[in-house]
Amino acid sequence: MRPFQLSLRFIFPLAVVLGAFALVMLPLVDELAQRWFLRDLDIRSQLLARSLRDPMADLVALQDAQGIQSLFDRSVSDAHVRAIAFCDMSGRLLYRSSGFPPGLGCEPGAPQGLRVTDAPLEQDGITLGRIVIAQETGFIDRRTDEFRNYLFAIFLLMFIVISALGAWIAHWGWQGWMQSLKTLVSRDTVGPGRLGAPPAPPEFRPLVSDLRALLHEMNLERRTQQQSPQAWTPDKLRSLLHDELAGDQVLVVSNREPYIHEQGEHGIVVRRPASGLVTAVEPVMRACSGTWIAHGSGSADRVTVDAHDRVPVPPKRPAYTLRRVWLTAEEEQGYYYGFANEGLWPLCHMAHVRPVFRTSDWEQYVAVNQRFADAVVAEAHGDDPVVLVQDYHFALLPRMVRERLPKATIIMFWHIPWPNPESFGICPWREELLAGLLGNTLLGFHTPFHCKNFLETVDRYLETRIEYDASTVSYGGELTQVEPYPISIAWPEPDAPLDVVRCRNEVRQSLQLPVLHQLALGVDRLDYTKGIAERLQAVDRMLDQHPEMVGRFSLLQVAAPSRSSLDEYQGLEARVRKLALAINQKHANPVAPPVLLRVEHFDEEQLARCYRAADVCLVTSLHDGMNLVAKEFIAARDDELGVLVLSQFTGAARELHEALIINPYHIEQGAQALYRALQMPEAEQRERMRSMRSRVRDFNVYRWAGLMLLDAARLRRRQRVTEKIHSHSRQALRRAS
Ligand code: ADQ
Repeated sequence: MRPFQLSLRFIFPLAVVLGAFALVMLPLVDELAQRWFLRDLDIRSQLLARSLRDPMADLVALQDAQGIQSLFDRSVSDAHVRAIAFCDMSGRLLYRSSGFPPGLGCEPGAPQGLRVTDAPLEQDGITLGRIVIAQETGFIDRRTDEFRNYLFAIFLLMFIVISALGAWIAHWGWQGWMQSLKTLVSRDTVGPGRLGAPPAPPEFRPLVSDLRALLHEMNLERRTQQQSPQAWTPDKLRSLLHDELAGDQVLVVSNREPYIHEQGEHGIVVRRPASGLVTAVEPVMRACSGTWIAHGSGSADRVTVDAHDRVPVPPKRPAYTLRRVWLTAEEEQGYYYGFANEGLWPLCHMAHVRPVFRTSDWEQYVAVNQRFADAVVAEAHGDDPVVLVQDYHFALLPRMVRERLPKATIIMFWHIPWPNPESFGICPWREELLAGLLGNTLLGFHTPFHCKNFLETVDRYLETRIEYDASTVSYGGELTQVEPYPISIAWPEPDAPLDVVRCRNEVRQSLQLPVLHQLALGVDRLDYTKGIAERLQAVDRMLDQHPEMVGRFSLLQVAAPSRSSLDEYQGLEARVRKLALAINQKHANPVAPPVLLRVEHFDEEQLARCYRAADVCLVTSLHDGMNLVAKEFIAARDDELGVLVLSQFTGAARELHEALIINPYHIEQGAQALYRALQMPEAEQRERMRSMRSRVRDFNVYRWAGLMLLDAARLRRRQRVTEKIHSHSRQALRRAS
C-alpha cells in the first residue's frame, strides 16, 4: 500500500506535467504540420509548373488548345492536383483542364479546400502568361489529425512507461529503504549490547545519529505512554514491584532520614524534614516495604531504634524499616556540611556561590560513604539486592557497594542539577567522584540536559566508552545507563480535601489580613539557590510600580532553616531578614506589611492550607534540579485557581509550561509577572491550572519511581542472562580442557 501511495505521489505530478505539455504542444504541432504540408504542395506545384513550361510554350505559340487541354488533363491525374489553367498577361483565362472548378480563375484567391499557385510562362525572355495550378488541401487536415493522434498516443505511451518505471523504482527503493531502516531500528531497540549488528548502509550514514536520537526519544515517549500515566498509583507501584522485582530486596540510602525523632518538652516528637528527596522517595518505600538507610540526626533517634539501629516507620502505620547510621560531629561536619554542602552543592548549582574544597572534608566524605556502603552490605539479605541511592552525598558509595556485591542492581538518583564539564572540572576529586558514580547500574537525573552534561563530563575526564544514542557509559567492563526521570509528588488522596474558601479565610485571619487581601506564597528551604532575595526584590519593585497594591497585597514567605551552621546560610538568613524589614518599612501601611517572613518549618497540613489560601505561588530559584513546591501548589489547587510564577532555571519549568515563566535575575520581569498573576482573570487561571494539574497528576512520583524500577528490572534481567551465558561458557571451557 505504501509503495503504491508513494508511486501515486510521483505519477500524479507526472500526469499533470505531461498533460500541460500536451495542451501547449498539440496546437503548435497542428500548425507546424499544416505549414509543412502546404510547403510541400507549393514545391510540387513549382515542379509541375517547371515540367509544363517547355511543352506549354510551344503549344501556346501554336495556339493548340486541344494539345494544351490534353497536357493539362494528363497532369491533373496527379493525386492532389485538381485543376490547371493558363492565363495571359491581361489576366484572361485562355486554357484550362477539364472539370475546372467554378469560382476559380485568374484572379487571386482560391475557393475553400484548394490551394492555388502560379508560375510565369516565358519564352525567349518574353512572358507569355501564367500557369495556374490548383491543388486540393483536404488531405492536409486528415493527415494533421492523424499526426496529432500519433503524437498523443506517443505521449500516453511515454506517460505509461515512465509511471510504470517510477512505480517500480519507488517499490524497490521503498523496500530497500525500509529494510535498512528496520535494521537500524532493530539495532536501536535491542539496546546497548548491539555490538554484532551490521553497519548502517552508506545512504543512511549521515542520518544515523539523528535517527538514533529520534528513536531513542520515541522509545522513551512510547514507554511513557505505555505506562499509562493515569494508572500510576501506590497500588500500581506495589504490583509492579511484585511483578518485576518479586522477592528482591529493596534498600534505600539517603543522608536525610524520612522521620526524625526529637526530644521535645513533653516527650519525644516525630518530625518530617523539609526535603524534596524525602517527599519523593517516601511513597516508594511505603509501596515496597524495604529498608531505608539514613543518617540518624534527631536528638531522640538513638533511643527509638532497636539493637540493630532499626525503627519501623511511619510511626502511626509502619510500612518499612528505617535503619539509622550514626555519625560523629566531626564526620558530619566534614562529609555533610563540608564536602557535600560547601563543595558539591555550589559546584552543581549555578548560583554564584564559590565551592569550597578541603582535603579533610573529602576524607570524611570518603569515610562516611564507606560507612553507608558497609550498612548496605550488612542490611542485604542476598548478593543481589536492589539499592536505591539518593543524591550527591553518596557519589562514591555505588562503586563501594559494587565491589562488595557485584550482582547488586544499584540505582542512583541525582536530585540536583549536573553542571557542564568545565564547571565540574574545578573539583579536585572529579575523577574519583565520576568513577564512584559509574559503579551504578542506572543513574538518573531530572532532565535530559543534566544527563547530557554528565555524559560530557565523563567523556572529558575519564577513559570510558560512551554510547550517546543508548545513553550508556562503559567503564572498567561495567555498563551504566544514564537516563532522565523527572521527579514529582504523590498526587493527593481525594478522601479529605481541605476546603479552599475555608483555608483562604483561616490563613488570612491567622495572619491578621483582611478577607480580600491578595496573598502570594513562597515555600523553600532557606537556601541561596532558591532566589528568595530576588523574590523579595520583585515584590518591592512591583509595589514601586503599582503603589495602589500597597495594603492590598502581601507575600507570605515560609523559609525552613537549612544548613544553618554554615556561614553562607547564616549570611543568607540575615540578608533575607534585613531585606524583608527594609521592604516593610519602605511600603509601611496600616493594613498589612508587604512581606510576612516566617523562618520556620511548617507541617504538612499548615503547608497545604497555605497553598490553598494563596492567589499566587512564587518559585524563583536561581537553579533547581526540579522544585517540588511548584508541583505541591498545583496539586493542592483542586479549585483550579491560583497562579504559579516559575523560574526558568528549575527542572519543573520544562514540564509546567502554563506557569508564568520568569528569569529570577531580572527583577522587573519578576515584578511584572507577579502583578500579572495578581490581576489574572479567573477563566485564564482555570485554563492554566487545569492543564498543569492534569500533567502533575499523571506524571506523579509513582511514575517516577515506577519507570526507574522498570528500567532497573530490565537491566537486572539482562545481567542475569549475561551471567548465565558466562557461566555456561566457563563450564564448557573447563570440560574442554
Ligand atoms: P530541595 O532543594 O529540598 O530538594 P524542593 O524540590 O523545592 O527542594 O523540595 C522542598 C520540599 O521541602 C518540598 O516538599 C516542600 O514542601 C518542603 N519544604 C520547603 N520549605 C518548607 C518549610 N518551610 N516547611 C516545611 N516544608 C518545607 C532537592 C532538589 C530539588 C528537587 C528535590 C527532589 O534541590 O531541585 O526537586 O530535591 O528531587
